[in-house]
Amino acid sequence: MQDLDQLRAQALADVAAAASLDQLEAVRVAALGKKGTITGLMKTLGSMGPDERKAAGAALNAARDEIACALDAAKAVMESKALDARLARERIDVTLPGRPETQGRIHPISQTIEEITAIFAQMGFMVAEGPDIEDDFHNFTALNIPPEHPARQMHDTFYFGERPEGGRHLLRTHTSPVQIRTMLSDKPPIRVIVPGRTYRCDSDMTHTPMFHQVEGLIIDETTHMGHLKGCLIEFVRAFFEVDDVPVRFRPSFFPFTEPSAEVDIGCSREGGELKIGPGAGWLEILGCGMVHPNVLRNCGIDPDRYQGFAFGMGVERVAMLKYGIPDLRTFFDSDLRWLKHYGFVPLDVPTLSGGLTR
Ligand code: 2NM
Repeated sequence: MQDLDQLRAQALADVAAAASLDQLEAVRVAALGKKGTITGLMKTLGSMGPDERKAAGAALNAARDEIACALDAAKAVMESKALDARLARERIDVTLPGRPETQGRIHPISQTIEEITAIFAQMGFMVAEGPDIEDDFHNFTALNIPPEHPARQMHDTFYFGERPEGGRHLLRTHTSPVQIRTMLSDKPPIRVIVPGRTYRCDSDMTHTPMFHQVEGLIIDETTHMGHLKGCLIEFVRAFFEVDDVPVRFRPSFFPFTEPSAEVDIGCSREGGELKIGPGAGWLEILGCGMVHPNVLRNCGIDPDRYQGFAFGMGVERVAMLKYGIPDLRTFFDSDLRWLKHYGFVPLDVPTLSGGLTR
């Protein structure tokens, strides 16, 4: 078959000459497609005698396979070259320095909440959160706060209007209702740390109507006042990053704890500058105590079997002390120059191993 040799040679030459995947496809169609040259010869097999057909058929199949092989090989080379070119074009130098430092800053309140919760999380506390809008039961009654208690007065608490079905909602005055919700829904042992916003009708140099608290709660069968003291002393050391900071527990009163205490830390004042550590002064930073049996009972927990401690602190207050922020109200001014000065660079996440702040 003189014809076949020629067509085969032509097709292979066309494959070699093709400069693109499109041209290669055109060569394939011209030789092996439905109306291709090789396919055309295949169609002539039917009119041949048996011996002739056998020989011609074998030759045609060999030629078709050879051309198909050449097409595949040429295609693979072209695709690989195209990929190399694309990789070269899209090359990224990952060793280049990063972009200039971001302008945004983490607010000192967010940073401080992260630091406090990181310390207690390390001790095995779980973070719990709850609604800002609460009811009398969770915010007062369950906490053993009597009906006539001054904290319940209109001028201390933000109340919503009376509900048709009776009772009224309010903006929580502390995060303690979250501990109540936890004790109602979970079985002891309980170990939670609760950060969040709180609200009181109060606005002057040292009070803002919205502020932040972090409170903690442990309930089990064995936790006692010694654990409370050890836990909070350890917290104070970790938070203020001072190993020899004096800590003092002063007897106090809260309706929801018995006994109750306030925690002071030592400080010194040199030339008007306040420094946390050994010194002549004391600063109050925490309230705490053993959870009152009535509170446990109100949450369906048997006070003859279970006991534990709770504590609470104001985030703004400890942030001011740690970071030397002199005026409470500047926290809520949304002043970008203030935030640039007192804020924290994102991704500078507080960790205990890395030191909380650097
Ligand atoms: C404080 C001081 C002392 C407190 C008590 C409870 C609860 F729900 F367990 F009864 N939560 N938080 C508590 C105790 C809070 O803040 C100054």
